[in-house]
Amino acid sequence: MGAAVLCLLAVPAHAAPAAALPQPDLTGVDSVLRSALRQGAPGAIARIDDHGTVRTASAGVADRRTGRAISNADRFRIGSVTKVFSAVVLLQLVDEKKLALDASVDHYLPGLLPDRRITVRQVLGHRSGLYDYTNDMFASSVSGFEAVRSKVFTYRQLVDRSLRHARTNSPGAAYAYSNTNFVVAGMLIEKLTGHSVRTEYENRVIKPLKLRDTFYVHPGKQIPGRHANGYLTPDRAGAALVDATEQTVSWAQSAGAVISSTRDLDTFLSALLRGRLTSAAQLRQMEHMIPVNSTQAYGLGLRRRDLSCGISVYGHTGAVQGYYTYAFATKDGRRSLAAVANTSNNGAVLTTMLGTLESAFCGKSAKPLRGAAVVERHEDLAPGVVRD
Ligand code: REX
Repeated sequence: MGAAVLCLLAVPAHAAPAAALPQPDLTGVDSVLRSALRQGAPGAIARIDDHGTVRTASAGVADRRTGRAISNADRFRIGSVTKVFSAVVLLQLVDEKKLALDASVDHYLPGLLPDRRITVRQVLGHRSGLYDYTNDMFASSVSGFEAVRSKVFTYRQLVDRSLRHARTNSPGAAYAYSNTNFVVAGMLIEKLTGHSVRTEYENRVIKPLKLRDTFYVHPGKQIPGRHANGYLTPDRAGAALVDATEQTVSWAQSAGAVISSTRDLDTFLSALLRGRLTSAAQLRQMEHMIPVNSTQAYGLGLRRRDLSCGISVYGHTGAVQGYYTYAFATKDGRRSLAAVANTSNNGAVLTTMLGTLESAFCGKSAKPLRGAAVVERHEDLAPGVVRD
């Protein structure tokens, strides 16, 4: 057997370089966006950057009132893709020896958490057991949202809401997705740097990567410049969509309040995975994954999704009122995809948009999404946050 063959066998499929991937299937992406529209999304966009060759697709509207067509130039709320930004800042602080992943959170924020065994690593990997306060907050989607739309919370108030509940597991024992973890991450950033998360996102990520569409405006309520409006789907079938564009997102902050664009998200993930934002050692920590289910795993503020063609991609999903985001890239960072639909609380649209990943990375060999993907969706989100 030749050396080349041995070498190929030694490379697991998920680590395959982007060059070896099937060509992106833009027709497939386009039909996914159109399906999302049929299922209730006013608009949907996707942008693929494959070794610097950019392909975009769009369908529907950015604004239901004016009927303006949505495009990849529109900014939007990225929800939990914010968690990747927060994790990057903290991993840079590890590089700077200001933070240790296996140290207790209590070492940096004395008395904040009742269990001193909870470590920074467990927080960033959703293994702390801290209850997700958004479960209560958004049990009723529209009234829950309207109750917090204009509110400004301190981080401590959000942590207190979590601590009213028992922990979901003992520290490190299980993966349990919780926004509370990334509120704690925000507190760590502010404590260790003496600056707001906004300043740290700007100085460590936004400016170095020249991300012109990326903002953290909390507690401001508006999206600066050209943007897609976001429409929340009410729980009651047939009720009119709620324009949720303007909100403080104070309920999420360092867990979900960043604004960006498909171009900036492609640039960000590609830079991260190519090692431009942290040392190689800290990137490995982020990429060290614990399985969530048969097709997903979670590292430190980073998700992995295993696609139907055997390729794995790294990034995050996001769900804030009015916006569903997918932002993923190959492990070598050479092919990235960012996609958004400007609605939320619509499980069918969320599942359909997963198809943009399949078409972007598996090309025409993508398998149609079946029932399994619907089951996975529930594990992808905090319990009870999406209702069909
Ligand atoms: C909040 C409620 C859901 C959304 C949530 N979002 O936890 C975080 C996030 C910030 O982006 N998570 C994603 C609301 C999925 C991730 O980490 O991958 N749902 C909506 C409800 C349900 O109100 N009753 O869909 O707009």
